[in-house]
Amino acid sequence: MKVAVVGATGMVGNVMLKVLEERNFPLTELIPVASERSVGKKVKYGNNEYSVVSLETAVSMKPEIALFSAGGETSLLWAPKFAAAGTTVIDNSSAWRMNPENKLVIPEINASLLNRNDKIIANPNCSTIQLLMALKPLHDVYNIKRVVVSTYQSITGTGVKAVKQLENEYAGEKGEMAYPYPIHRNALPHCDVFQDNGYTKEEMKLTLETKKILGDDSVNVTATAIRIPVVGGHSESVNIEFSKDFEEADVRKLLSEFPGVTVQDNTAVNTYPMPIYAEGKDDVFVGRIRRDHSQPNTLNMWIVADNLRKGAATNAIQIAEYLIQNKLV
Ligand code: 2RA
Repeated sequence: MKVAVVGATGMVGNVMLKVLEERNFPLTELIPVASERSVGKKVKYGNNEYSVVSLETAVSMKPEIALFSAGGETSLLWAPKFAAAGTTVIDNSSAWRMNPENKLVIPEINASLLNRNDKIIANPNCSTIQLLMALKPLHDVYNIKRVVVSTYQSITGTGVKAVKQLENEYAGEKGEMAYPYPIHRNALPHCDVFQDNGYTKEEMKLTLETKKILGDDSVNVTATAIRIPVVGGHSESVNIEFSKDFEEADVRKLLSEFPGVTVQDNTAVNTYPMPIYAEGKDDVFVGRIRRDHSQPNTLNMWIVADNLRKGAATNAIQIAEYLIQNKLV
């Protein structure tokens, strides 16, 4: 099994390589792909060393699977070329997510939609993945009417430039800015770009991707996405209105029984999810589960996950594992 990692030298690409190795992914050859300026760089994988190649070279090598994390522009141009060469592409950009032809997949939720004809599969946005992992088990039982979510997003979601900006600001040094304002000792209500409707693209991803993944346009989501000076993962404060009433104990049971979700919820001993402890893990952590007494059938909770792992690399690799296990590649 030849596997290409497109964007291998980027933040998510590096985590993809790490997770592939951790999970002992059944690859026989790794094809690290990056921009021309990185061609020839060495990438260590297991006991081997591979040279970074260009996109053109990678397509000609006809990998069975290509994991993309190289931005929407590169994906729009190159994913079809890999697919035409017989490769199955799993893309982490937003390029294909809302295209009706392309499946938007969180394996624990809707991997069963996949078939051999799916040659470009979209990985949902990081904040969507962690939200949906908690919403799905509850939607199935109580039917979600409306979700109000505020996200508190790690600067690693922006990339290396943002991490460097925070390091410079810590050190009191000037440097290249990833954001329009300082991020140290600050919170920016601005993730991705603003649209004419007053929402950012990041906020609309939560609204639109939720409907597609649940396969239910009646689920309404309104979001505020905030960037904070944290590196371990994204956090989300979520308010959910259901069609039916619930018992909190049943909610905790449904969440704790859902694969890939860990409930951390005991305020008597200060137990709740935090990005500093979610970092490097693949589970989605849920806590602060409590009824919203301001209106019927409504629940509050707090969701935390490592945005580079389950929010990106691990979810993409789990899709690839599903394809192999079900002989779809
Ligand atoms: C962010 N979700 O956190 C984006 C990255 N894909 O900026």
